[in-house]
Amino acid sequence: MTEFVPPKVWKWDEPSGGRFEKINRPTAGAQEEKELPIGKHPLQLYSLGTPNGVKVTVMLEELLALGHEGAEYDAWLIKINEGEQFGSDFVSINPNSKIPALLDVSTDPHTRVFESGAILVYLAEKFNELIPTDPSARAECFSWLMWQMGAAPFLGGGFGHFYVYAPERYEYPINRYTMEVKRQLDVLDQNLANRLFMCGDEYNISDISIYSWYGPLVIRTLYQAQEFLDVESYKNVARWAREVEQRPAVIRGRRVNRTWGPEEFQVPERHDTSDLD
Ligand SMILES: N[C@@H](CCC(=O)N[C@@H](CS)C(=O)NCC(=O)O)C(=O)O
Repeated sequence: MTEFVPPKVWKWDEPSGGRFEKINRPTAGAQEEKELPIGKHPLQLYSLGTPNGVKVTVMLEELLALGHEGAEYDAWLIKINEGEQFGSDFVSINPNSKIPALLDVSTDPHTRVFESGAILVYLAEKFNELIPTDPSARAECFSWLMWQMGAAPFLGGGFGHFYVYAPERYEYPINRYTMEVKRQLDVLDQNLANRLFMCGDEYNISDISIYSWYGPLVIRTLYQAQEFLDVESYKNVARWAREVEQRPAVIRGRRVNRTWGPEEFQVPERHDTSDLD
């Protein structure tokens, strides 16, 4: 194998290969004028049913299950494989061009929120639910929430990318990111050894954010890596993920903005409670 020698100045002159070569580019900002629809509900979600998207739909379903009518939402589909995250209206909600993006049209002026962790905090604070009020308990909740926001790029952008999406399987990055993902799973497993949920006895937004990535990795088929990662050895994570996954709001939220898998689990757009009944 010939060693890659980086040029003096990197230039974007050829596709990198891999699943996302057509949408990845080294610049930010809108690539075309494109309006987004606005529905009848207070909250407008522009998203897709990936782990980052599922965090928000689970949270919204939890809030609705708790009786908050103000959490009614329209969930619009953003097809990231077709570059819809680079349309002008989407970029005005999320300058980072990634799902999920939320627009709260019940405030004047409207409130835009991007980054799934920020959306969870916004909704938790708006409805005063699923977030502890005591400062120490809140600090523990934020610590795990921020842990997830920092850790997931190693799981998705690192491990998932090189194990599944890269044009070839390269030994070095797979080893590097597998080591890190197994370390993360051990962090979770040790924390959950004597806690029911991430922060103790109560389920909160940190469970929602961590479940959305590590649940499918350990008890489902995310990246088809169950055997490779020996996920069965993380017994506490599996027990907790099963506990979270049986919640009615999680069952509902996982189906929203989903466009793959068994047809009965796909609800590409959600504009009414009955869309999920
Ligand atoms: N840190 C962001 C990450 C969001 C993210 O990576 N979204 C992916 C889908 S899971 C996306 O929109 N990718 C499209 C792209 O990279 O162009 C968050 O948590 O909201």
